[in-house]
Amino acid sequence: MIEITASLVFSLLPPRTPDAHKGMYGKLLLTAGSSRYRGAAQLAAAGALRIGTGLVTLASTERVIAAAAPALPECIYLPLGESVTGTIAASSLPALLAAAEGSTALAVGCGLAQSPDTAALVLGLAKHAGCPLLVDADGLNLLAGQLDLLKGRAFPTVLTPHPGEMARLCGCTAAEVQAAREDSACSLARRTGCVVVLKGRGTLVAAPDGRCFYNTCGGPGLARGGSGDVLTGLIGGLLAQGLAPLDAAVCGVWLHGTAADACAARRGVISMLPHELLDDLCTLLAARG
Ligand code: NPW
Ligand code: AMP
Ligand code: MG
Repeated sequence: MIEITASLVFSLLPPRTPDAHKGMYGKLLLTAGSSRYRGAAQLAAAGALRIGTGLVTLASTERVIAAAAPALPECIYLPLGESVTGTIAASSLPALLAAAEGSTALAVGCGLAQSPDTAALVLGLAKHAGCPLLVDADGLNLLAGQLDLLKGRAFPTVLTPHPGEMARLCGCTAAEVQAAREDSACSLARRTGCVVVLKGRGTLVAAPDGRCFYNTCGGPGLARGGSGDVLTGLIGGLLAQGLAPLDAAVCGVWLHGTAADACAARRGVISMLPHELLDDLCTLLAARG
């Protein structure tokens, strides 16, 4: 296994050249949120903006967008229909596929909730989206049992399960995943052809070719709702900026953990909140110019 280091990460991050324009830093389409989980969509969008993505579009229901828009004026919004259960309606699939065509990456799953509508959306996007894809949270839960369709995708895919989601994907228990983390991550990567980020203490990033990276930063201050949604924004934003899926995952995981350590030093592991680590990410990136 290879340890993720600061020098590796900073060698991979896209430079911000003086002649830069927003078109050079990617277009991320984020499909996230439901009436129950409005904050997850906002946290992922904020992560994608703070990692330097040129354009971030949040595609969600009007109610999710109404919650996010006042806090995130830089984000673009694609309002979609809402199902009776408060999720994005299945009838939104054509609009999402059209938006994905004009995007450099798609991230799906944060706070999406699980319903027949979101099941149809996630399967349709995984089958047909014409750009690199990141699947997290309920996107992963809805793909459990349908992993074979990931192998046939024409564009790269990153999966970001925590041990509970990994257990659902693999048909085992979270304890079994934790007892064999490297094996779990590497076999899922090999079986699906995806880059797999197995989250939790000592996050692993496994590639289909057998390479496996491990992360030592981040800590128990991250053990609260919303941390993973911020990570999705970071990795999704880097994927949109054109990083290879393995590089995007390695950089996102390290930046998230390192910013969380700085946030813990400032706010304390008990009280720090996931959105606050984005301030520490700014400081970390600013120090590198
Ligand atoms: P246990 O309890 O140990 O048996 P779920 P979720 C396990 C959205 N969110 N090590 C653990 O199992 C998400 O985006 C929205 C071992 C735990 O009970 C999703 O769409 C928020 N086990 C949706 O909520 C903030 C571990 O998994 C179970 C583990 C549901 O996502 C919150 C929980 O996982 C949230 O992000 C570990 N390291 N980590 C918002 N503000 O809008 C997890 N487990 O059932 O998949 O629920 O992760 O909360
Ligand atoms: P999620 O469960 O999807 O919200 O993701 C939680 C995020 O916090 C992942 O990036 C985990 O790796 C990270 N995390 C949670 N608990 C810890 C811990 N004890 N040590 C390090 N990272 C953690
Ligand atoms: Mg999560």
